[in-house]
Parts: sequence; structure tokens; C-alpha cells
Amino acid sequence: MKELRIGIVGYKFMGKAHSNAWIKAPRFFDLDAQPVLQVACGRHEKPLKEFASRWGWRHTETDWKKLVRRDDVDIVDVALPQSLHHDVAIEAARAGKHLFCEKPLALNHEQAREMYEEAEKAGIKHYLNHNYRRCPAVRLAKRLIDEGRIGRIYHWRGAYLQSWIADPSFPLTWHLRKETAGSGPQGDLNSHSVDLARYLVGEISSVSAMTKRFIEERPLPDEEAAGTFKAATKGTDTGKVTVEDAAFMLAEFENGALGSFEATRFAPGRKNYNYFEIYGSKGSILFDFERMNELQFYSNEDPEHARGFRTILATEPVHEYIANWWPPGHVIGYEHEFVHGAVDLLNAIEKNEPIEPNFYDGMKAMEVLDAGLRSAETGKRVDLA
Ligand code: SOE
Repeated sequence: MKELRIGIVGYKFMGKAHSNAWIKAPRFFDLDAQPVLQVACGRHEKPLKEFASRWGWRHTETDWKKLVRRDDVDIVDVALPQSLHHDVAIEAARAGKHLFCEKPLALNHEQAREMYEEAEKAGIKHYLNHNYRRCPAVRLAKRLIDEGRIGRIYHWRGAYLQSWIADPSFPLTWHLRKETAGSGPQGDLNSHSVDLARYLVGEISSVSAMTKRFIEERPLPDEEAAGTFKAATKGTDTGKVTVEDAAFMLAEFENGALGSFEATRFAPGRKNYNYFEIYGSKGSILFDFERMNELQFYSNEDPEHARGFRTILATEPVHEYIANWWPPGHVIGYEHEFVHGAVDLLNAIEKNEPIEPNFYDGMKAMEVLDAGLRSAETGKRVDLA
């Protein structure tokens, strides 16, 4: 069987999620090409070797420039902080490698546009991993919308709320510095919500936003313990936080719908509350990632005496991706979305078909997110081109 050899850059949270996806994809799905965990790349040799041996990567490389040029790599998997996406993805595209890239696509719209243009010029497949699009319940939401069951969409209401930096003693990790993260929850969390809103509702035409920073200074992190949710501090030195702590945005869509987006990492009790509601002329949809196997659906077409939100457990074989997993009611989880992304990219390469979201979607989302930050700065509504 044909092989598609992966070279992954990055070995932390996303490195693990992606490795698991490449391993599971051919076990649960019929593929025309077998993914091979060929090379893992990271700057620090010891943890890199441990990662490679735990997940079964055949080789290691400590310089990403060498990795992207290797003849034994067909797909470069960018599992890095966003400040590194631009350079790695562009070099990989120029070397003719297909791309599986973490979100948000880049630090800003300009970088994202360059990445999209280079990827298109190179003629490679480029996939941007907004994993929540590949949740079967979200696919069901899309299906209900496409079938016309929601009718004309009036409202998008999105909230992506977390709490992992609410403690002021949480250190100044890369997520809290503009040069490494680009922005705070606007890029980290609203990028997911904007992607879902573009997928389900349509293109956004203007935004108006407010952002807020609650904690100005934080202790410096212990470099070895830079893990996302439990990073440790070193000493008593502090540094300035340079991104927002919360970003709230209103939006108008090209089809006339109105939307709201709330993103914060200061919501105690909310762990990974990725939530949206869609209201239309014929019905409504509600999704809560922490109940990711379920979709709430209300239909005006139900008999009047039986109207009310119903909970659909999206674990039947008719629900996208599910037939490859377990029997009905045997629920799936976060990591399955990554497997679906890996499967879809491998198939897109083999069948030479398009895949979404891709760098175009990342560029469009980044345009909206940047416009939101500009609006927050100037206090004015910003129209998109
Ligand atoms: C941290 O906020 C984070 O890991 C995001 O970076 C991810 O994109 C999101 O899926 C979960 O939370």
C-alpha cells in the first residue's frame, strides 16, 4: 500500500493529539494510503527522544529547516505555537510538502495571506486544524442548516470560555505574550468560534469589539514546565502580559445575520466551554463541546403541542464519521476530531480533492480577528473588504 510519511514539528499538547490521530486513522478508517510516523522534530533532544519513542516516530530532527527538506517526508505537521507557523509552513510548501497545521493559522492576517498564497502556488494540500468542525454533532448542525430546517439564520451566539489563567500566579507563558501568541483569547479561542460561524452561518462583513486585560504582570515561567495548563513559575521575577485576557465581539454576516462572540480564559468553572447557538426562521440549534456527542434542536415544524428543544445523541451510523467507531450511544471524545482531520487530509491527498478548513479559511478568519482587535483599539466598527 502507498505510504504518506509524516514529519511533525512540536511535541507537546498538540504533538500528542496529532501523533494519536496519525496512529488511529488507519486502524479505524479504510484509507488508500498508510500514514507513517516518520520524523519528529523539536529543539530539545531529551524530551524529543522520549516523545518519539513513546509515540513510535522512526527518526528525530532538532532543526525544522532540515525536517521540511527531507526526501522521506510527504506531509509536514505543524504542531507549534502560532508564532512559528508562518516560517515553517512556507518553507514546507516551497519544498512541496502537504501541510497539516494547528490553529490559529498565523500571528496576523498578513502572515496568513502569505501562507495561503505560498501554499496555493506550491499546489500542495493545506489543512488547518480547527478540530471542532470535525465533531459529528457539529456536522449534524451543518446538515440541518443545509437541509433548510433552520430556515433563514437570524443569530449566531458563540461563547468560548475557559479558566486556566484566571489565577494571577499562573506564569507568563508564550500564550500571554504578543510576539509569540499574536493575541489572547481572540486568536486562541475566537479563532475556533469564527471558524465555526463561517462554516455554519457564512462570511462576516463587519465587526465591533471590546477587549480587556485583567492581570498586567505575571511571574516568569519555568522554561522546562511550559505545559499549557499547569506551567510552573521560576523565582520571583515578573513580566508584562501583552495580550488581552478577554475579547468580546459583535458581528454582522453577509447574509444579514447578527452574531456575538465571547472569548475569555477568566471564567472560573468553565474548562473548555465551546458553546454556540444558532437561531433561524424555522428552528434553532445549540451545541456545547463539553456535551460534544449531543446537539439540541428546536423545530417550528413540529406540531405545536410537541414543540421544545430535543437532544439528539449524534452517535448513530448516519452521523458523519461515527460508522467507523462504536455502536450507537458509545460516545466519542476530543481526540476523535483530530483523527477525523488526519483521515480527511490523507484522503484529500490521495484523491486529489479539496479539504476544509484550509489556509484560505485561516486567512479569512484571521482577517475577522484582526478587524476585531482594531475595533477594540479604536472603539469603532470595522467593515471587512
Ligand atoms: C487553550 O486555550 C486551548 O488548548 C486552545 O489553544 C485550543 O485550541 C482549544 O481547543 C482548547 O484550549
